[in-house]
Amino acid sequence: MKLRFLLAASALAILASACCSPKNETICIIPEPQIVNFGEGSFDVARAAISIDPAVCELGREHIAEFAIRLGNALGSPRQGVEGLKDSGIRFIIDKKLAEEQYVIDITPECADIKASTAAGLFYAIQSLSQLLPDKYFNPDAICTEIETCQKPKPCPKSLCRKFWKIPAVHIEDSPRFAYRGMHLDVSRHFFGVDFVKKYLDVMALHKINRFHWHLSDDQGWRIEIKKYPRLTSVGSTRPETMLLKNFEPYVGDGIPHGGYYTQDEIREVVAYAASKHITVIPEIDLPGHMIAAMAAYPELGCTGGPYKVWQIWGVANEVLCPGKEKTFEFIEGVLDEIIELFPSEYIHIGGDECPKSAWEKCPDCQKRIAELGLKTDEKHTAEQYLQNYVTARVQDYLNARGRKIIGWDEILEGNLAKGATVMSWRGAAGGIEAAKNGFDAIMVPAGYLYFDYYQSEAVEKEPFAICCPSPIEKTYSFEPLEGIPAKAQKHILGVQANLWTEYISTPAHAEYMVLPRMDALSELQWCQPERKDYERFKEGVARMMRIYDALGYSYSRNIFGEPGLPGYTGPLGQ
Ligand code: TNX
Repeated sequence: MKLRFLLAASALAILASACCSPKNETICIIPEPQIVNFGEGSFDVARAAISIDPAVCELGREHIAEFAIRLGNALGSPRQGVEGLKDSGIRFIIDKKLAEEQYVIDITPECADIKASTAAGLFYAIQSLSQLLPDKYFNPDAICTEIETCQKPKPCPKSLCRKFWKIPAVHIEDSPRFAYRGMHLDVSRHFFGVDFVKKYLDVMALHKINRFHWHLSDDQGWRIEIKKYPRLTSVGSTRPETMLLKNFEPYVGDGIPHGGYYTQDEIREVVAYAASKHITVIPEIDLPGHMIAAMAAYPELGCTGGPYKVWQIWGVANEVLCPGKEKTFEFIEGVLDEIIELFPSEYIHIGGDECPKSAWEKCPDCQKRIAELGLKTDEKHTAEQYLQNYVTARVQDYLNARGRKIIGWDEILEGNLAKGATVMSWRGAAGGIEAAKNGFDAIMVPAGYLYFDYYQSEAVEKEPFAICCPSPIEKTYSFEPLEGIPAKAQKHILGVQANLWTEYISTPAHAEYMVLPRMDALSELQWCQPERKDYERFKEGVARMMRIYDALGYSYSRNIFGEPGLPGYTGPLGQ
């Protein structure tokens, strides 16, 4: 009996040492840090005390508190940071020499030093550090796995968990390539509630993404409460049903009403939540096209006076705001007044995409405005296209006078664009290249690489029905944002973003599936210097991220490992 016990105990000990010895030279952090140099030995997180440079307390107390709580929950005994640096353990330190978003992690057998000069730097350091910890850090109920390899974790006995908290001695120095690191969400085509938006922000933060582009209005639904125009939400936020798949002709609907909007209190809640994760929320009010939901609520905003119906199909509508009438500008300014109050962001996105001009050609008010402004058709553009420039410039002036700047889709480059506008290049990279060459700032979101509403894999018959085109993660990863930009103009490329349009995406699980793990690739385009990119290394990191997604309860695509399709999905598949 005694012998059997001894044998079992020694087997356990062997198992423990096999599982728990951290293999050096492998750590998985996405996005990959700029500098990673391994040292000797390892650091035991489970036994470590947390101490804090008093200067850090002013800056990022809440980030350290959250880290300590998660660590305590994972280890089953509470942790608390103490003020005043100790000689060993996890130490949070201010280093004023570091740049705003820069951080350093220095791990030796005695210390894990986390250094930054700002709360954002500290936050990013914690995101990196957390990815070096067992999955339990993200969810105390996650199984305990060894962390030495990224791809094939071996489950280990629960009682040994404390032994898995060893991280290799390593020196990490890191800072981002681009200042603007964006992720977009369309909540008009399908509405997503505040809880989901927060979960979306959480996973963005894990990737060090710092701009949330919130597409709040479109033809199919107006999603933000505007006190001056209550019908925007009482009428414009609901449609009686939605077109099934691509049944345009003959039209087939699903018979299910769809609606939803955010109250101003909810908007403030999301903006504050995002700010706590160093994410700025950039609202988009898409104009003068993509406005039918607003026109259904206030038909006088259109050229014919309506009636208009909140749209049930997808695509580009011919009905657009009427710039011939002053009432239209009064409306836009009234909406923007409230937007400015709610969103501290310097940038406000005013859309500008896909605005057909047929209504303006027939509209006496628009033609009168064109004559008064002396706009003329020339060999490049029609007078009506110049009328869109007039709309853009007026809205830009209005926002500039209130200390804000505009971003618009690359269509705003057509004709004359006033200085100070930022262009979001979606129809390929060409718009961004042209913008940068002409002295405009630009953000790269080329559809072929960074539209996460496109299929996750080539095997579309196994994928949830999508709007267009296979766009696997490998393709996203291959995009180089500065390609084709002359050296002198490169400073105008502020950064990179991916978009999630939701025509065919109506549930949180489906939305998560479309963005993950392509967001891993996005974050490396935004954060890493091009020479740090390496697809094979990246794949290992994606495997590690998938375990974090499992622990946190996100859906994601496993196509990178040859397994297309969303398990449990019962909706229509691609064809
Ligand atoms: C184009 S991107 C649009 C959106 C659609 C998207 C679908 C852009 C500025 N306009 O309205 O949702 O394609 O992929």
